[in-house]
Amino acid sequence: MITLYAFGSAFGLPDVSPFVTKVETLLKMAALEYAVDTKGFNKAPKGKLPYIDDNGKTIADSTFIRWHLEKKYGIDFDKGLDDEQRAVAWAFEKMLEDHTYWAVLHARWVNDANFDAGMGQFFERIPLPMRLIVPRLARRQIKAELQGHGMGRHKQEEIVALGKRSLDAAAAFLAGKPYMMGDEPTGLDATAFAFFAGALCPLFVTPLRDAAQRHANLKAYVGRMAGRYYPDHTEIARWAA
Ligand SMILES: N[C@@H](CCC(=O)N[C@@H](CS)C(=O)NCC(=O)O)C(=O)O
Repeated sequence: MITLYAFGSAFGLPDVSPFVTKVETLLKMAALEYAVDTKGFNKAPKGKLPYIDDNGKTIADSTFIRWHLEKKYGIDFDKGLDDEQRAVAWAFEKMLEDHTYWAVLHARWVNDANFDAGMGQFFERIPLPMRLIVPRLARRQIKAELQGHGMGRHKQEEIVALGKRSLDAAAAFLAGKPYMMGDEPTGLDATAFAFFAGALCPLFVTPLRDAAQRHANLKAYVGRMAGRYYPDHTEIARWAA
């Protein structure tokens, strides 16, 4: 049995973390049975979610989890792609995970109104007295990570310009295709779905979301992926229309 350690669903998204959503989507694509546990953050081997426990073996980080699933269960999430397409898929995946992510994170955590409406509310789930301490500590930690990565050192409008450039590139590449690499979903779609859904999330009022919304194909794509893998998330699944 596989246990996926997650934060939990919120903001109309499958999980607050796009990396958790990526892994859950991969599990769904592979039709593997799994359970979700939202109580594992304190034991996260790398201090981050997601990680999984697969019959006693712990694997942390969404990419290592993907590689583990591919190896152990004989899956190739990029089946049908040639080497050049695999290279492009990897480049887009890492652009979203290691670049766009930080622009979205900045909008959610640094902007006061977005923090109060989003993560501030999410932390209400934590029992007292931790609820009084965790939000402030977590926010400080995320701001430090933004500085460490470098994205957080830019001005707000520079961060938006960088994030927008990545979303524009992804939208141009998706163009009119049903999925990022063609007619069928591949590994990149798990990441693209998670990150586009996060960028488009209506709860967060940001120029980056406005930029994402200008691409009708991104929104329709998120709806298509949600309809296929998260039909219970009716709000985002409706975006396919
Ligand atoms: N490279 C990791 C990134 C995971 C990640 O950044 N997780 C974030 C949530 S989106 C996290 O757990 N952050 C907690 C923290 O930094 O304290 C992966 O691919 O799984």
